[in-house]
Amino acid sequence: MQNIDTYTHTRGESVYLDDIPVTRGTLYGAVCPSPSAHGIIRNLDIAEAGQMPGVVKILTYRDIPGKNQIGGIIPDEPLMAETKVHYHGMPLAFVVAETAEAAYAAVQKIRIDIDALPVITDPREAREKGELIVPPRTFRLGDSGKAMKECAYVISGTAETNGQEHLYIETQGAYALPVEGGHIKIYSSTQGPTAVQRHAADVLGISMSRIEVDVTRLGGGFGGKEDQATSWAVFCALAAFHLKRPVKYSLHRMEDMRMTGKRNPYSSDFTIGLDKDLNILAYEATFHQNAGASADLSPAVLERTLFHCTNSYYIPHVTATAYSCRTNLPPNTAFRGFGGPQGMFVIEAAIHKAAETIGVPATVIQQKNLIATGQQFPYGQVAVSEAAPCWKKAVDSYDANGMIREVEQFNSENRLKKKGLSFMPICFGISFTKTPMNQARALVHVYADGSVNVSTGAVEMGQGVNTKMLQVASVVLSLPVHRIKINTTNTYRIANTSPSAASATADLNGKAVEIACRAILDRLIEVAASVLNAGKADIHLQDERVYVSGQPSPLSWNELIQAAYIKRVSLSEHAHYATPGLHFDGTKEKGHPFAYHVYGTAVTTVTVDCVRGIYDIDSVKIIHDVGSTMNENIDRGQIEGGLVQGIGWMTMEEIVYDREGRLRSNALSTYKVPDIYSVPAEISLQFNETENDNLAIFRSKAVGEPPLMYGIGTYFALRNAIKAFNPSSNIGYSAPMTPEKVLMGLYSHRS
Ligand code: LUZ
Ligand code: MOS
Repeated sequence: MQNIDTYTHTRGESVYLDDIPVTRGTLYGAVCPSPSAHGIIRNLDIAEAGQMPGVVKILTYRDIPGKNQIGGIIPDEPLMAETKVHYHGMPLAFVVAETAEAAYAAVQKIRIDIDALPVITDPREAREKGELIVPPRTFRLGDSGKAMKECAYVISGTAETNGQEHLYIETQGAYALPVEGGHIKIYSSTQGPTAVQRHAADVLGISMSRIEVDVTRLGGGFGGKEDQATSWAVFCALAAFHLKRPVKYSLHRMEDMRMTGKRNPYSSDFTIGLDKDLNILAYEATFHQNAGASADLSPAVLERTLFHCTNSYYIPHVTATAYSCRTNLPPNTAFRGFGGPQGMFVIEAAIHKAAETIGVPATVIQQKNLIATGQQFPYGQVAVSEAAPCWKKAVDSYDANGMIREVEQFNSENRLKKKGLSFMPICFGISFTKTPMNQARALVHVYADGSVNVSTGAVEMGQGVNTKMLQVASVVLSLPVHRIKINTTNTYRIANTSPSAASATADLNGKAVEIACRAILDRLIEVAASVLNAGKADIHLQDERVYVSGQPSPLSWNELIQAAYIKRVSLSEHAHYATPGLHFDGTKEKGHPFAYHVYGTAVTTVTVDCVRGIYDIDSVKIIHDVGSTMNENIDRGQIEGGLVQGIGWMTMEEIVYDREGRLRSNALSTYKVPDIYSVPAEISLQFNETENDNLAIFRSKAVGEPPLMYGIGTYFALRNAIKAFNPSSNIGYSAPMTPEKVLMGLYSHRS
């Protein structure tokens, strides 16, 4: 089944926030951003700006009737600065004007006087100065200190990963309309409609029940709109509330890049211990997360780093500690993988460094230590593992040993070009790590003409979740897809939604749709049994017809719906789903936080031009653990897209802040993401298909985030190519591996 959005996407008819026809009288907003990263506000003079043509009002924190607070996990983030600024781009005021141009022009006329304070951009410096967002957390299994002493090999090092700009094609934005009685309707490009609703209510000082948030679809989110879509929506709501006119704000790309947070950079230390047979006995890691200026989602991201600090390996003795460090950068936030990739990069660096030190291929250590079913993760959950089967399938299906020989042969025959190969196994836990968030609801109506309308809390952001929701309803009700409509995501229809995030959206909302449809189906079967004078157990629905004991009856779907209506049987259902079996004890850091894990293996080969430092990614060959896919097209799209986004993070996407905390890579001329010329020449993808009972919707495992981590393999393939050219290169473990870094690595030497 194809993605139901492809038709309107292709014709340019899909409606994004900026495509919503504006209502007469609509005003346009623009944020006045802080021009410095840290300081005390001495004066904010809006008088001249207020006199500019077209300006209707300039809002500051003084215009907030409720709370000046939008912190998601910790209340540490004002909507607008009051006395202090703590990052460059922090909103100081919101200008509302008759046109967007007038609003931006007025922003330029606001006079800002700030006494500068010292700026911290480095997480280790923040930790030294005691600037922590939350107390550090430690995950422990066994006794790593004792085990380290028994190891034949103990290797230590550091690893760095940089941030990543989400670069959703649709920038952030919102459109708020006043509704009679002081209510507000907000269209928002958000992954979290309920977060927008809750914070708008808090800031306006009214109840959530008066705020309707509606989301048709997003032009990409990648985590950047899980928490950070809120402020723009709340600005518009606040202005609409005061002015009783619709207010829209759709950010320019450079505003979006400058004012929003990104993937959290990490600076980490590791020590890995192996016995003489290359079993990893012990692992210790310390993570310094660059959280930026406020908590945002960073404490949850931090937690997922710890959950994924051993990737797909079993290590009996682990001590991993993570610090969330406050710096003067825009608050960093969720980004596909949510701290998992950052943790996984460090264990891969540790294994590669150990392999180099010991003098064996990293693949030997990786394969030997893959987690098996029955073994424990450091947080106590017992694995149901596909790690070894995926690895073995990668070796067999792609003749990986032949690939390794080819790379060796190529390297022995070429002096100025070198190839590198790596294996990247992945393991990603599916569920929100905050157990209470693993719930969802669906509302299904069957109309009198037999057509069906489905509402859920899932937000369509290009990932194809609406298509999957449609499939669930279609399969359970045995109806063709054209009879079913997936509705917009709306807080008046579905309440208390978790954000569409954590790869869990299709599972959580899909299960709710399944429950709702089954409840309606049960009632319909009862009606059919009474109409046809048959036993309930003998009835089933197929091809819009009622079947009795496997034979078509005269009763069609439409007639059945009519009969149910006449009998006053409910044709609607609101269903609730909560993932069973989840628990986690934060005091012990143990439990069963994930519904299941997704595994896979990628084999990557690259060719490095050892004169210029530029490189090609020859191939990435993947075995991915899909369970049994409910939509192969969508899942392939997610896997290929995730891989390429991961490769971008690991290779070319380089975020640069200067020492004053100003974003230098603030446009697409200075921030490079993979395009068609830089994707792998070949992406091969095969599924590791299993029929195991699991909590995935229709046993089709979550596919949103896990494939991003295949991109880490490209980093290590490049590193291996550099080492093939220059075995004494002193290149460390610091991503991204830009061509500049490759060039330096090719010609650097360990002292
Ligand atoms: N968001 C969140 C996430 O709030 N909790 C999570 O565990 C998570 N995981 C991945 C992506 N977003
Ligand atoms: Mo996400 S990082 O699942 O919003």
